[in-house]
Amino acid sequence: VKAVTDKIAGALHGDGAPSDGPEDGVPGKPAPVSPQVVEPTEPVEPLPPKADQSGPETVSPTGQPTGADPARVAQSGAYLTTAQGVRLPDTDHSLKAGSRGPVLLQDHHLREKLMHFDHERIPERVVHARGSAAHGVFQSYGTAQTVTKAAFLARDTETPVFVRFSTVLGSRGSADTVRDTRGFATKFYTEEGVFDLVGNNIPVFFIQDAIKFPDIIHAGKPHPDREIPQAQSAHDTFWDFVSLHTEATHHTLWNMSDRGIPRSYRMMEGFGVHTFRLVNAQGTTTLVKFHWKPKLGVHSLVWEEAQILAGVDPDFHRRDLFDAIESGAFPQWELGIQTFPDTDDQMFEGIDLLDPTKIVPEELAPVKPVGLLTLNANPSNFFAEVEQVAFHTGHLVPGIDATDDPLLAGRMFSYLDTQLTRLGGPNFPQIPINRTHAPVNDMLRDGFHQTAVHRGVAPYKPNSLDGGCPFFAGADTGAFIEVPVEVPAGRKVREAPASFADHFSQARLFWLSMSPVEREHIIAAYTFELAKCYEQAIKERALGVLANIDPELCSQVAAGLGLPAPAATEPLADVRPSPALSQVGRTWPLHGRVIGIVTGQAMDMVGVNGVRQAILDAGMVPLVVAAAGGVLGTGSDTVTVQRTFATARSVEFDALVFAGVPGAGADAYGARDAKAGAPRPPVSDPRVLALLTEAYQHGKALIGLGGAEALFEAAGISVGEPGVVVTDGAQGMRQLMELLAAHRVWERFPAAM
Ligand code: HDE
Repeated sequence: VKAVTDKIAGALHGDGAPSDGPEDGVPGKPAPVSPQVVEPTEPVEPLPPKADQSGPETVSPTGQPTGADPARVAQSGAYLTTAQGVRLPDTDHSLKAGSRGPVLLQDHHLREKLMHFDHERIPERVVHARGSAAHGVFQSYGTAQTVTKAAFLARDTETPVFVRFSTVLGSRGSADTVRDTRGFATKFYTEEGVFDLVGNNIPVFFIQDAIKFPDIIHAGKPHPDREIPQAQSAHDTFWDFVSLHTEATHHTLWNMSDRGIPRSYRMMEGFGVHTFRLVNAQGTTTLVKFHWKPKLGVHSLVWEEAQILAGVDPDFHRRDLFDAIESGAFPQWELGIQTFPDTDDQMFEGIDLLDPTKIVPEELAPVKPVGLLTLNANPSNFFAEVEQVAFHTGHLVPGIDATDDPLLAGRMFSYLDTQLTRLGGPNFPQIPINRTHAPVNDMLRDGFHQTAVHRGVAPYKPNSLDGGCPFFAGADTGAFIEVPVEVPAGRKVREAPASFADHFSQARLFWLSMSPVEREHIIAAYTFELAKCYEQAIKERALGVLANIDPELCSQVAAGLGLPAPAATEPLADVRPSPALSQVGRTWPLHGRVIGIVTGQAMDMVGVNGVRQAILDAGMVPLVVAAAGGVLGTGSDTVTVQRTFATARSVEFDALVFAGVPGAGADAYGARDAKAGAPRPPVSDPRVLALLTEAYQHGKALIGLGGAEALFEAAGISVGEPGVVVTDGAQGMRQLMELLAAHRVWERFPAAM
């Protein structure tokens, strides 16, 4: 381990080894200001107070007014007051007639405090209730100018944004790592008004027509009688619906793939799903699909990790996003567009662009980058910002318009309507997080929670009393003018176009685009979910759907369920795979990856500090794990333990480094560290072996330093097999980074690549 120190010493920077532990994040630590990693910290609980506790920002990072009234900030003055601003001497005792006597009705502070508390909760979102969000900026490259006049895309400009990620099915308190679609909703506060891109991490949807939305959601939510299972699709009603309603096949397959269990919000793609219509300054229109491409690549958990995390750390994704931003490892996505000619039939290469169950493979229409999103600030108040943000597909700006996708049409109604119940009335655009940064001069008046004091006497048009004000804008003064597209004439009918009847070809395309290991995960996911169903008929019907995707998929799942594999009822589509859909086979940056350093009292803390620093220098997060908490080492060479064998589980880490003592046995990490002077345990602490074997099973890189062989041997893991390395420090760090860039040691999964 000494060698580690020497080789890595050169990489040390600043004023020596950084401090560990909770002290790192206490007030006084300067807020990160640039996307460059200052120093990823370990999570700090309780969190330090925010610099600004005084309410919504009154100006945006780009200096524009946010609409928040500086005179009405949430908190001011040093004294506790009532809501009326009357200072209070006490908030712990009700006003009583004698210390043992009855409480008096005249105690306004008591009544106000309880009344307000009784009404603190608002209805959670009917879908996407569980989520996390962050502030950021969108830097346009200006390259979309040829296709859109939307200023925030067409010009090389920076726009403030607020992004909320979510699961779909679970309640507000449900676990983050469940198998589900993830929401990826972005509010752009542009100079021309708010534009919301309310997308998902899966590019297709379960249904083609909004009228089916209540059906799919009722089927996915917990059973109405016993209200279980929470945040799960692995139950009868979900599989009943998707097996009967085969247009859900493509989306369901994505859910059963690794996309349904992302490693982090920072490592997910986002999709606008629908086709939108862009219009440029000359009035030329282009059809478009929006894509968010994460700079860190697309990575997933494995199912067992996701399940363990749901118990060990149900806030895993929320914590990951918050900690990354707090430590200065700002997540980034590139916004890209696939563009298609705006033809009368709105088809591209035989794909119906109005069908939200279809993608256009990137190999047919490349995703062209148009700007960069950086999330650089956490919310100051979860309720005020994350809970009250209201996204809406109808929040469009000049240059971006809707199409006749029937799923999108229903959303145009639903997202306004839902806020009436959720946010309590029609004035939710006045809530600070929802306020546009553009000047507002509407004629909407009154209603619950009206906070604006409108002037003038004529909130109607035409008027002469307010001088005809407000005036109409025209095309040259930035008006949103709907694109005057031709509408296909026809009879009024309740039916879908014939092209919408193809439910299997793109599911097959997705399946054929997966690597063997990804296919294996899909088979395991279907087998798990269907095995959780009670009704035999549902399992059999679901297998029938799989037969129309691929016989191998169907027979493997059938074998897992102990049922015969049915034959396909439709000819298998002849499709070309899209390699861009696979997550395996490329390498990615490592920012914000979490590395556990397992160590013990007998080890060289100079070496451990060197490893820790090398991990920090690579923009990753080192967490020191040992038998007991406290400080290891002596003198100036000490390390603070951040996780103990009792609190650490391998699923928290992307890779593990085992610091070692040359010549020592597997028990060098063991429980004897916990009790000084206690006899050495005969074998290594089983919790260390569990860390090692679980991480091995999940395909994680395992690096042993200076004599960790004995531990690997005790766990039955052979040094030298893929991703299992015992070496010196600098070499170990290099190998760690190479292995992590590929996300997992894929060779370790049973399916050959
Ligand atoms: Fe949503 N959806 N949705 N949805 N959706 C909501 O709006 C709805 C759909 C999506 O972080 C609700 O404010 C209908 C597709 C996200 O606050 C609600 C239909 C896509 C979020 C609603 C769809 C989405 C929502 C619930 C079928 C991906 C979370 C609370 C026509 C492109 C936004 C709310 C946030 C939220 C309705 C289908 C994404 C009820 C009727 C397709 C990311 O209005």
